[in-house]
Amino acid sequence: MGIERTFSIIKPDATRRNLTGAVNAKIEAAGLKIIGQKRIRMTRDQAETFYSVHRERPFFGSLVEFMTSGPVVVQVLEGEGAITKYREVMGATNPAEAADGTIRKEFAESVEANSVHGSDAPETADEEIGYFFAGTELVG
Ligand code: 3AN
Repeated sequence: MGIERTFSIIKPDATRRNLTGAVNAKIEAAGLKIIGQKRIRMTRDQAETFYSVHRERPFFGSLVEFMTSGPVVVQVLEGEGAITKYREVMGATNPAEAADGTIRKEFAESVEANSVHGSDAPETADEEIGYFFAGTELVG
């Protein structure tokens, strides 16, 4: 698999409860390195573009509202098999189905307010990283 990069978001439900450090501790404990990170307030345009694959889903409007409701922390994580590894550390989309020890099991409030995002494939990781970060902001 080799060294990969993946894109992560610590979502508004987690920043609101001051859980940035707790989430980062889980990421680092899994052997992933945070090579870029910034706290931003997502605009409506950014949220709609970022989640455009879900545009037709019934929860799209609510998801955009939620993602713009408070600060988020966007991150780039690097490590061996980072994309799959971070999906494992995050846990299932629905926290009720997430495995013990995962971020979503411990911190998520609901299927929408589920504390973190992680890219699902190499192509989406590249695209998502490029959407939020300049190459000069990533230091491995
Ligand atoms: P994941 O974040 O686990 O890759 P996706 O890509 O299916 O899950 O969904 C993207 C985001 O949309 C989720 N993180 C969650 O915030 C929201 N979402 C997904 N499914 C639902 C749902 N059934 N109801 C409300 N929000 C949802």
